[in-house]
Amino acid sequence: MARLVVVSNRVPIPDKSGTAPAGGLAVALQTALEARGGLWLGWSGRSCTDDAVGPLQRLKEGNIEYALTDLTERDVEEYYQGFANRVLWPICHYRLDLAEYGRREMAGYFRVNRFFASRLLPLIEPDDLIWIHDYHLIPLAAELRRQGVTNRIGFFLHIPWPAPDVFHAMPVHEALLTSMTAYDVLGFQTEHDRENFADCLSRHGLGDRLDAFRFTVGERSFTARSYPIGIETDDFAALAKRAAETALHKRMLQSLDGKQLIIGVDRLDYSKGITQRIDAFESFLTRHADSQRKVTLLQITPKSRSEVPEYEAMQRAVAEQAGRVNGALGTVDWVPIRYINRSLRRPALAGLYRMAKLALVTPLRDGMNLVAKEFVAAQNGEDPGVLLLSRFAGAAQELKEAVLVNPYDVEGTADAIARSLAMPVEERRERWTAMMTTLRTNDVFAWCDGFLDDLAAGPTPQQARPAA
Ligand code: ADQ
Repeated sequence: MARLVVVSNRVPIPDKSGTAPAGGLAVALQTALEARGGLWLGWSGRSCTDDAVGPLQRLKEGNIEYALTDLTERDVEEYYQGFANRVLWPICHYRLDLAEYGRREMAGYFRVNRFFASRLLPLIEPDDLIWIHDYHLIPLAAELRRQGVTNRIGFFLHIPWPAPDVFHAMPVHEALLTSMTAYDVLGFQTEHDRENFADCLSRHGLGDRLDAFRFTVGERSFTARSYPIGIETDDFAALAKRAAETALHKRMLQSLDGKQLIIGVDRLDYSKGITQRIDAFESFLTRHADSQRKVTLLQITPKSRSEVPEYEAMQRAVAEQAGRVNGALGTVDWVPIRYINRSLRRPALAGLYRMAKLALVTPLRDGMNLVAKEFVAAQNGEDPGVLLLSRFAGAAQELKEAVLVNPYDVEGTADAIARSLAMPVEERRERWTAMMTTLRTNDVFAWCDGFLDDLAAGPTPQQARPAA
């Protein structure tokens, strides 16, 4: 079996305390690479004051060899905080209003991709399969091709690929689209994303379509398919079951004092619909006053990307909103919303999911959303909680038995909360059983194997050719 080389912006080296990183990318890939072994290259998270970036830091943990590179402060500002997180992220999540395009950041993005290519180049062996991840690194294959790499190279996009009108609003969209054609296999979370991508290609007259999945550009060919990412379903279910015995679990149950637990777990991000969710919860409490004092919403939201201004503003907005609802509706012995800004360890999280009667997973737009999947896997099948899920999460394409909502419809979501809490146990079991079957079939191992089978299946190294 060919060695696997993974490249992603950040590389989650597990720390001694076992604290799980807050990104789904990290959680999924760690599981996959452990099983196969290989090399994982990415940014160390450190930035230098000048352009004197040192050699790669190399280390080995279990089956995975890590290679980490520092970036300069200017790199981080332009490539990461700038183009990746203030242009690509908002545009792929349909937030053109938040995109702050600048030529300096755009140039920095392409420069850092070139730099990643130069760091990777000496580590690549002829038969390696190279798997590049996410929106930070779209032009990486084109850079590697320019530097003569002929290996099979795949790309998986963890976030949505937007509709052509949205994508085309980005000034540099044509160069990005062209650089996508330097890959051999392109993976998207959903069929919808794949179709959006194919529509972008055809609007540009880029590539000929051979069939539903295969395209040619010049003498190169590539495939574009959807590979919905999953979780380690059985392991997570077992973890949740064990967690029910822990002291934390018991303390939490005691503190609920008979109230029903509703749970929300998200990185603090405007795409996650947290403010709309709190509005819907408030509307539910106001319109169903008999539920007051009987439920508690636990919103677990670690801060992320605080150096990007939109995120800092959002941190304040959510904290104020939770405080306002608690002030208006809370009583001396009941707090409607428990809002915490920290990342929990996976066993604790699994136990809390299992305790909850209802999960609110209401992103305005999300590539997949693994919290939805983890919540389902954590349930006790005899008396499962209900998943309330946004139609705009990739997960809604698979988990059709969830209670699906439009998160922009605050009152509709409030009604769905009421319906979910009153759902009879037979219906909850039926929905849960169907969703678990899906999650067991499409788990993270199936996702990884499906992508890598396609990547390995093509012709052996293509002729190196500039992508455009
Ligand atoms: P994210 O936007 O980070 O990932 P998500 O899929 O929900 O979103 O992944 C979150 C992961 O982080 C989950 O495994 C979750 O358990 C963990 N997590 C979240 N909050 C946590 C907390 N408070 N404590 C501990 N762990 C926490 C991106 C895309 C998604 C896509 C994933 C994977 O935006 O759409 O599903 O990549 O492809």
